[in-house]
Amino acid sequence: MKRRTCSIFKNSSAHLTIAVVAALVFAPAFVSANVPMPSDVTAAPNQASLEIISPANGDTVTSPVTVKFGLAGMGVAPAGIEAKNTGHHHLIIDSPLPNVQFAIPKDTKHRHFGGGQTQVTLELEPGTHTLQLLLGDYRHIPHAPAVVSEKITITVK
Ligand SMILES: [Cu+2]
Repeated sequence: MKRRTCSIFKNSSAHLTIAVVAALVFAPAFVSANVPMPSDVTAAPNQASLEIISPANGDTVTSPVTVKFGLAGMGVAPAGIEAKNTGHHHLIIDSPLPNVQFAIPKDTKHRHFGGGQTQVTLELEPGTHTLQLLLGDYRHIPHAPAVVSEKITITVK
């Protein structure tokens, strides 16, 4: 009797070990299902940089405001055109940086410049506003590493 109990315990312990090993082996496959695979990410050169040329951080301006985009180390290409080391501009207005692993949302706070534009003239309400640029690839997905500007704050009179 005593031996039999012992042998059952040994058996269930072995099954548990198999279950744990299986979980460890298969877990990474399930986790990565929600994240773009490395082969699906558009690479950006490490020296690429993006900045808002004007207005400057802290400026007080009048509406309409012309915002000029400055990209270095990469080129601008229209949306839908897949070319190495290129992307198109997105201006994020009064909003946090979106998740850079997914396509950039398209709404009044996330403006796409899929025609390859390098500036925009905005009508902004009086008060303080934040502006930030984020480059997207031909599918509107940020590069790896993400090419993003400093977020600036301006005051509209
Ligand atoms: Cu876009």
